Amino acid sequence: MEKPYLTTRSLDPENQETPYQFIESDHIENRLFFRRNHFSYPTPSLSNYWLSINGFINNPLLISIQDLVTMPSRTVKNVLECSGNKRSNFEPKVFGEQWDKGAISQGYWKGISLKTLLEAAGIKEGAKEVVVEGYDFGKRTDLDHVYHYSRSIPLETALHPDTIIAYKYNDLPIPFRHGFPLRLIVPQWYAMASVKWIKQISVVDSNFKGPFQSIDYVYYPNKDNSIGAFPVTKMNVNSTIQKPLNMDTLNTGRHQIKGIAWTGQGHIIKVEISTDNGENWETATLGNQDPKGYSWVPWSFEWSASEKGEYTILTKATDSSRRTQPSVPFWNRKGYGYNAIDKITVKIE
Ligand SMILES: Nc1nc2c(c(=O)[nH]1)N[C@H]1C(S)=C(S)[C@@H](COP(=O)(O)O)O[C@H]1N2
Ligand SMILES: [Mo]
Repeated sequence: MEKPYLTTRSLDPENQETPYQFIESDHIENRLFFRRNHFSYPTPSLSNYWLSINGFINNPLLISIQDLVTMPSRTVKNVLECSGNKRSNFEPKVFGEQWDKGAISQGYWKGISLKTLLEAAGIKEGAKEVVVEGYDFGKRTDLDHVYHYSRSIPLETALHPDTIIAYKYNDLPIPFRHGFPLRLIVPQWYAMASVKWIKQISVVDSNFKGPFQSIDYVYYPNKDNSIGAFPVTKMNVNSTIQKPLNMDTLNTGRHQIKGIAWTGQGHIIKVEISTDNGENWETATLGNQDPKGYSWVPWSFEWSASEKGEYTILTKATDSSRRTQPSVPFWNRKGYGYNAIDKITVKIE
């Protein structure tokens, strides 16, 4: 049988989407994992790889991978969703990678809690954030200098035991494109926080202002100014229809509608479906849910389509913090966090 593959958005830097309609597994194999890069791939050398933990701490640390893997480990199964996922659906259109619905994947990440390392390093009183720098670097179109991909997380997030320095994905060393040998994983946050190819970790007593923190990954509600801007953090509640395909033609009869739903806050409590463009809603059946709520929930619905015609199918997820997908997306200039009600159209003949 033919196999699905990624959908290419750009090649260098490499940006490719997961074929979300055709994934069968709840932990995405490497070849189908979406790829999102700001720069060309770096070339970290494993032979003298040391993880440096420095900054506003009492004991700067240099740790080898060999030592890291002997420390107590933890495995998290979590969604990684690019905050630009579904960006191409914004109206008016916004600049940036024109992602459809496939800038999302999930699987098992194994590593050591960042908390363990930070405690060993002795965080100083007054520390505010933890900056994680990747090995990849390059020039941005809007700035003169060369920058590494660097992001910070608040101390509180850094000290959550499920925020890990991962060295395995689905029980194998992390694939090169996804951050080998070490990658930060921040469950519930949009994936820009999960820095690949970690070069160093620095504790700071201020708010980090790198361009991937203070220019990108900020919601700008207005086209021409920065009034009301606020940072992109945790994932919005969201759902995506996998089957049927958009603009499919189907026979009259029974059809399964299925897809996934996820959130960065709590867990999914409900997915509703409309087969008549929002006039009537019914509840879908939810599949197994991870107790921590970090991974997506599969859902399905049996639809009996007896009459010929065109149907607009909608889905709307609600999470345990009572957030529901809105009918109108929150438009923002850089196109982050799209989570309006998901929509496909099919024809019954
Ligand atoms: N070092 C580094 N880490 C990074 C990025 C990057 O360009 N460089 N991109 C971020 C963004 S925006 C996303 S969506 C995810 C993509 O992870 P993936 O390529 O493994 O799917 O990695 C994040 N971590
Ligand atoms: Mo992203």
